[in-house]
Amino acid sequence: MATRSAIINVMSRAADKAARGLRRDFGEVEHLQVSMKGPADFVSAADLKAERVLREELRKARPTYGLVMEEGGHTAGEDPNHRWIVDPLDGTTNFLHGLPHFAISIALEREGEIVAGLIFDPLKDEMFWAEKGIGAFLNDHRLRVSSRRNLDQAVLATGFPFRAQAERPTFLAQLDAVMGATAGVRRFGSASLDLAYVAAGRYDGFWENSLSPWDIAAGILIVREAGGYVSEIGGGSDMMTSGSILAANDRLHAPIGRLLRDAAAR
Ligand code: 2AM
Ligand code: CA
Repeated sequence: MATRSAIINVMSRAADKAARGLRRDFGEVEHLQVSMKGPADFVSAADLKAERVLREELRKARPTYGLVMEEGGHTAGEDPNHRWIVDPLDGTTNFLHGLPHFAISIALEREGEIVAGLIFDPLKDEMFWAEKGIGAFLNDHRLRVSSRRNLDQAVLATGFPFRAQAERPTFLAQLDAVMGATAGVRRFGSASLDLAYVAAGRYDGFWENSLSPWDIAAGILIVREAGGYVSEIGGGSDMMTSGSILAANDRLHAPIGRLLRDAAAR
C-alpha cells in the first residue's frame, strides 16, 4: 500500500471532484451528437467547468500557490516558489467523440522543478501519481516501466502533429522508421495518459512534438519515478519549453532516440 502525502491528497481530492463533473458530462455527449448545435460547445463548457473546480479546490488548499491552466492561462500566486500546472481535460477530441480515453493532469512545481504529479482517468478509475524521490503509483500499487529490451518487441505511442503542417514530413519519416523497427504504434490522443502508460509498462515508449507544459508536466515525473527516462527527442532536457518529448524505459530510450533522430535527418 502506498502512503499518500498531504500534497498528493490535495491533488487527488481536487481531481476526484472535477472528475465527477466530467463523468456526468461524458455521459451526456452521446445524446448531443444528434442535436443541431453539436457537442463542441457543450464539451468546451465541460472543460471550463472542470478547470473552475480544480482552480477552486487547489486555491482553497494552498491559497498562495500560482496556477498555470490550459484554458485560464497563468495566475500568479503570492508564493513565487510554487505553482500548479493543470490540464483539466487532456484528450478533448476523444471526449467530444464519445471515446472513453481522457484525463485530468495536475503537477506541482517547486522552484522550477516538478515535485508531484497526478494523472486521473475517471472512466477507468485509474489514478497515476508520483512524488519526487518517493516513487510512482497507480492507485495504491507501485509502478515500474517495462523491462523490454528489444526494439522489435516494443509497442510505442505517439501523437500526430496538429499545429504546423510543416512538421508532418519529419513526423511521417519517424513513424515509418518506428513502424519498421517495432511491434507496433498506438495513437490514443491523450499525451498525459501516454506518459502514464509508459510509467505503467503498458507502452515501452512515447514520443511527440509541440506539446504544452500541462500535457506533460505530471507525466514526466511519473515516468521518471517509475524508473523511465525522459528527454526531448533531440536528447536535450527542456521538454517543458520546446514541447518535444521522448519517454521510454531505461533500456530503450537511447535506441528509440537514435531511430527518431536518424529518421528526421534523412
Ligand atoms: P488536449 O486534449 O488537452 O487538447 C494529443 O496529440 C495531445 O495533444 C493531447 O494531449 C492534446 O491535449 C494535445 N493537443 C493540444 N491541442 C490539440 C489539437 N488542436 N488537436 C489535437 N490534440 C491537441
Ligand atoms: Ca492537453
